[in-house]
Amino acid sequence: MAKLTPQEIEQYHADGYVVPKFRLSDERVAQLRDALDRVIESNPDTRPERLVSVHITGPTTEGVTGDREFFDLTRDDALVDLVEQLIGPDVILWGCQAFCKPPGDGMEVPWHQDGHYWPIRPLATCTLWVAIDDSTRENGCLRVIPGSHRPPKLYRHVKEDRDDLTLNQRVADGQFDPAAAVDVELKAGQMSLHDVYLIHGSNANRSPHRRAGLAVRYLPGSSHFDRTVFEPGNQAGYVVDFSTRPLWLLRGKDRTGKNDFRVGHGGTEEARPTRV
Ligand SMILES: O=C(O)CCC(=O)C(=O)O
Repeated sequence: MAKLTPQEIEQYHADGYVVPKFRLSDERVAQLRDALDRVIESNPDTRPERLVSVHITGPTTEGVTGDREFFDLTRDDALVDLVEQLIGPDVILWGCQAFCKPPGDGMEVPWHQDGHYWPIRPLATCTLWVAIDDSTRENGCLRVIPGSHRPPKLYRHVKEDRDDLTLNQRVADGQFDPAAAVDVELKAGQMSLHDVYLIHGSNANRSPHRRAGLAVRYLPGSSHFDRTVFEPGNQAGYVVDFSTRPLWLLRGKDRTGKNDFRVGHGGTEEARPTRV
């Protein structure tokens, strides 16, 4: 089992995020880079910061063609081990997005809480963010406000339809101190994990170096992925369709009895739920 140290677990709960010692091998990172290149090539009309559901290879209503390499990563035992130690033994995979900021004009991700965008009740998710490239201050690494996930509440967000933002809703001014931000700098293959209530974002990439990361989303079996909460649409600034999103029960049980593991599974091997 890939183990987090007690200090790492404590930091996740205290600060809302952690960078574990565990990391991917250089070989695996090279495979992820190749997969990302394939996905970018197959989706020429999608900004590379907005590659939703890249773990799904078949056609989806979200319009992005993904890659098997990402699907395999989302279910990698070592990664799920890390997540299990933070959210408990019942682990459901529900999302995977590549945030790839090209050099020069890579788009900003405004300060936000993920929970604001997601149909999960009660709200819970651990995001595992894997660095595919080195992610630095210079090329727009993830930035977090430590402790902003406590108390667990959603702050008011305002809508900003700017072409240079990856997401279009941000935490309204005056509710937190941006000076408290921590840059989560990672070498390729390193990863961070963050809580659904954590305020986070990232700056534009004006550097000559690409910054790509993969955000994999896992919810505990005590929460319901309620597909009726949001209509399919572009409320994030680009098309997201939770009504057809497949779920995979990777470990344990669905304690709510309400999660539907049939939706969105097209009958291919990778689309089949592991356990129902
Ligand atoms: O990759 C980034 O810069 C932002 C990622 C993010 O907002 C997320 O994973 O929830």
